[in-house]
Amino acid sequence: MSLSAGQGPLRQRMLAKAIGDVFMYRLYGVEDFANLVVHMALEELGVPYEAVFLDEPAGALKTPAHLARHPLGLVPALETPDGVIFETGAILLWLADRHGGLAPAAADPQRGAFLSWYVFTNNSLHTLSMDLIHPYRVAGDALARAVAEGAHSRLNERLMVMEAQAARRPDWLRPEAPGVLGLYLSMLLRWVKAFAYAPDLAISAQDYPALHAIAAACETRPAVMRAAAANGLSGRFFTAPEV
Ligand SMILES: N[C@@H](CCC(=O)N[C@@H](CS)C(=O)NCC(=O)O)C(=O)O
Repeated sequence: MSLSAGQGPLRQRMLAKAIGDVFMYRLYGVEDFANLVVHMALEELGVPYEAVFLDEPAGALKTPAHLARHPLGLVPALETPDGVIFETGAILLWLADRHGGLAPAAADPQRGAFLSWYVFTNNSLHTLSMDLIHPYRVAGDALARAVAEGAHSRLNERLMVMEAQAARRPDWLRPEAPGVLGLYLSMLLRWVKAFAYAPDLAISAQDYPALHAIAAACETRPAVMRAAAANGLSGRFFTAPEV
């Protein structure tokens, strides 16, 4: 083994090969940020990983070391045998594809439907949730309330669409076997309740019974509870988050 591989991912890949392809994922995050859902997926998969919590207020996301992992200096970022991956949606899908079990596989007839709703969740529900939580980022402080109100109403419209799909109980979105999509939706339901820009704009999971059933099932899964605890969360952290 070449010593020039240093201590980085290349050396880890070589070491993993040397010990029989057991790779220790490394998840970079901040407590209770979007890395939470990746943490839950890693626990559900039962693969070896280490969670690294960065000190965001101290500027740890904008250091050269972290910018080398994530070009925008955000979390999550996941060190994998194939290099570092960023973007929550990409990481979850990569893990599901690599290890199986948390989403329909590429050749599964249900893959297309799953992907449609998964991408909808990632690019629409996730983005609107961020606008509800941080509306000042969109148009400054003066317009923050208006942006948050717009996000609130669009989110409710789209959650109703997602609710109708969840009520059909497809194999890839059921309370008994939530997969990456159920975990993702559960985290977003936490966010829109706990972190909305103003209390009157908070969205309650209880308003969406099929989605609520998924989140309620997720928050009692042992693997999910382990990841939640590592992020400082307990109780009904998805369906009735404490703020
Ligand atoms: N689209 C990205 C968004 C990542 C993102 O905004 N992460 C937030 C935490 S939820 C973050 O790192 N915030 C720190 C900052 O804005 O400096 C993803 O899904 O990974």
